[in-house]
Amino acid sequence: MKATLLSALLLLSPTLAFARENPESTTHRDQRMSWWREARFGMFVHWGLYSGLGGDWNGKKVSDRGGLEWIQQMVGADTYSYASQAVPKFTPKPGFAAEWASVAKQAGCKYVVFTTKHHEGFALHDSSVTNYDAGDLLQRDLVREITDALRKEGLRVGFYHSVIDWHHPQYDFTRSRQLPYPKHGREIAVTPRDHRRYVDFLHHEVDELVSNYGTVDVIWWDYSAQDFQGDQAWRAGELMDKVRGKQPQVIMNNRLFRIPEAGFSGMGTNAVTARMDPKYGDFVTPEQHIPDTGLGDADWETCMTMNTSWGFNRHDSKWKASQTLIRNLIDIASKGGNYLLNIGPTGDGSVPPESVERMAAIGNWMKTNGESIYGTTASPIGKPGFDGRITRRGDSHYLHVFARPDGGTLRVKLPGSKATLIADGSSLELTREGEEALVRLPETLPDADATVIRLD
Ligand code: JFZ
Repeated sequence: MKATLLSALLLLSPTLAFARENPESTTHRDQRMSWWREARFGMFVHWGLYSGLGGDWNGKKVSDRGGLEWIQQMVGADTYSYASQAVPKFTPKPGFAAEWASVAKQAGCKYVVFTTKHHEGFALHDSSVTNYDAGDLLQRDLVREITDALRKEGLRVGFYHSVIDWHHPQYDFTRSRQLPYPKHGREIAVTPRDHRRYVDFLHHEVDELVSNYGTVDVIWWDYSAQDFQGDQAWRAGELMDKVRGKQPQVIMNNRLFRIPEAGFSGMGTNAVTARMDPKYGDFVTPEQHIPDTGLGDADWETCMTMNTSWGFNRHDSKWKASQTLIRNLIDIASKGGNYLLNIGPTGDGSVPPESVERMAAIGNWMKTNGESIYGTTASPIGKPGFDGRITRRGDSHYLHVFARPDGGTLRVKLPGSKATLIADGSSLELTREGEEALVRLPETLPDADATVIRLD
C-alpha cells in the first residue's frame, strides 16, 4: 500500500532524473498493467494517406502483397509527389470512427491502437508544429474523432506513433543504414540535416498527443534499428519520462529501442527475446508471428494483419480464415500474450468487408467463450497432448479443443473433478487416472473453430 502510494508519487514527479533513478515497484507496475493483461485482445488500425492510394501509384498496382503503408518507400517518392497523389484520395467520411469502434466492440476487443502518424509523417491530429496534418489539410482533428468514438464504446485508447518520419526536412535518415527512407540511396545530393531539430519536433508532437486527448492507455512506438535507437536517436528516456509525467498510467511498447535489454535480439520482426527491462518499455512486440512457447515472464503482444498488409491494399486477397484468427487468439492467450489484430480502412475510413466479417466471427466465438480468454493466464503445462490449447484462471483450466481425438476422450495432466462444456453449460463425463483427467467429448464438437471445456 505504502509502496504503491510512493511509486505513484514518484511517477508524478516532474523531476525526470529522479523518477528514473527510482524504478517503479512491482506492485505498482502490476496494478498499472492489470487491465492490459486481462484484455488479451485488441484491434490495431493502420490508416493514413497511404490508405487512399490503396496499393496503387500512378493508377497502377504496386504490389498484391506486403505492407502498403510503405508505398511511398516502395515507389521511392519524395514527400511532395507522394502527397499530391495521396492527399486528394484521403477523404474521411463522417462517422467513420464510430464504425471502427463498433467493429472492435463487437469483436470483443478491449482496446484499439491506431496510427496517429505512420512513417510517411502525416499526423491525424491538428498539430501546431506541422501543417502536414489533418488539421491543416482537412480541417479535422481525426485523433479526437477516433478517441471520442472509442471511448463511447468503452474501449481503451492506444496511440501508435512512428518516430521514423519521411516528411520532416530535418529527420536525418543518413544516420541509419537500417531504417527505411524513400529517397535513401536515390537522392544525388543530400542536404545536411539537423536531427536535433527533428527530435524537438517529435517530442512536441507527442506532447500534444498526450496532453490534449484525455487518458492515453497505450503508446505504441515504431521503430528503431540497431544502428539508430534509444537516447541517441530519439532522446528516448527523456521522451518516455515526459509521457509518463502527463500519463502516469500509460503502457508503452519497447520500440524506441533495439537492444537485448529491451527485448530485441537483432533486426527483423522475428528478433524478439523474453528479456525486457521495464526501463525500456512495458511489453515486447512480436510482429506477424506467435512465439513458440510464449516469452517467459515478459509481457508481450503479437500484432498481426488479416491479409498481408497493414495499410489498405485493394490488391491483397490473401485473407486468413476466421478459424485461423480465432485459434491464434487462443494460442496467444495459452502462452500468456495479447493479440493485436489489424484492420486497414480505406481512404474514406471504411473497414474492408473481409475484415468486418472476420472480426464478427471472432466476436461471435468470444460471446460464448470469452471467459476462457479474458483475464486468463498461460497454460501451466504448455501445449497439451491433444489438438488444442489450455488457458487458466486460478484453479480452473479451459481446454480449447480444435479436433476431436480418436476415441473421443481427452487426456490431460491437470487437477479437477468437473468438466463443463462452455457452449451450453452441460457437464461432461470425467474420470481420473492418477494425475490425468479423462474427459469424454460429445460425438460431434459443438464448435468447429474451438470447443471449450472448463475443468474445475
Ligand atoms: C513496423 C512498420 O514498419 C510497419 O509498417 C507496421 O506499422 C508494423 C506494425 O511495424 O514494421 C516493422 C518493424 C520492424 C522491422 C520491420 C518492420 N524490422 O525490424 O525490420
